[in-house]
Amino acid sequence: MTLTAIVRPVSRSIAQCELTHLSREPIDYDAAVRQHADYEAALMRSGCEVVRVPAADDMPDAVFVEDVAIVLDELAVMTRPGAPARRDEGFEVEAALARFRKIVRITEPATLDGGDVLRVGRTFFVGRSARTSNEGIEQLRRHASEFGCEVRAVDVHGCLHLKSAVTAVGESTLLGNSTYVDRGAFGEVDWIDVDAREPMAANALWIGNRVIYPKAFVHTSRVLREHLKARKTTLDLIDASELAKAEGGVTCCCLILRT
Ligand code: CIR
Repeated sequence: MTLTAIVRPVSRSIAQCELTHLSREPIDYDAAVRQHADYEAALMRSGCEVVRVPAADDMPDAVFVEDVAIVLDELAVMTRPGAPARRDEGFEVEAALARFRKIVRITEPATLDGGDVLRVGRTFFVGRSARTSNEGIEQLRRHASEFGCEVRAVDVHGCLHLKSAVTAVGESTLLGNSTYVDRGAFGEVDWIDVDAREPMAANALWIGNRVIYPKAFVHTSRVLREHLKARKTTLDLIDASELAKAEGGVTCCCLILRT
């Protein structure tokens, strides 16, 4: 079994990205490109083969490939992103995914962003957010249920996506900010709360025995490292500060699939 990570270069127009909860700050394109290269290196350390989709310099948010597809073991669901400006990002990503998976689509008028979809085992928790509609959740449910996967809607408030509020850092361990999402929605799981000084610290990328995580979150990373050490999992800290200004975290910049 190989793990493939689909990524896409940072667009030259990244400064024109969508922003919802942050105010616009200058983004250093060259620094963002360097940090993205470090991110790719971290994916490789986690055992992924990196597949790069061609850059889309006219689409500011194209680096955030997570939002345009949900990858199941059996198929890939191309989303219909909630931000109209992001609706053409999927084409090239679809071409890359089509080498590995049958493709199905979320169709109009539904909207769904991959950043709202958190997989825990055979369950997909889906954030009901400004980007993801009930109809989008329903369409995903229809596709996923064909393969015995359950879809559960979860309300999120105060942040962009469900995965801004909570991500998995192990089989049944979630790292979350319970002011953005009700932890009770996830049932019997271990829950690690982000440090209150770091509300945006819930976005971690867990791959096998490694967790890729922004080094900016010094307080949360201390707690997370201790937790992971006991489970023989390495915390791989990277600088993700430039794309954080575009409201992107570490899960957003790749699609991981077993190939
Ligand atoms: C957006 O607002 O769509 C982008 N600026 C950030 C998307 C981040 N994606 C993610 O969290 N999955």
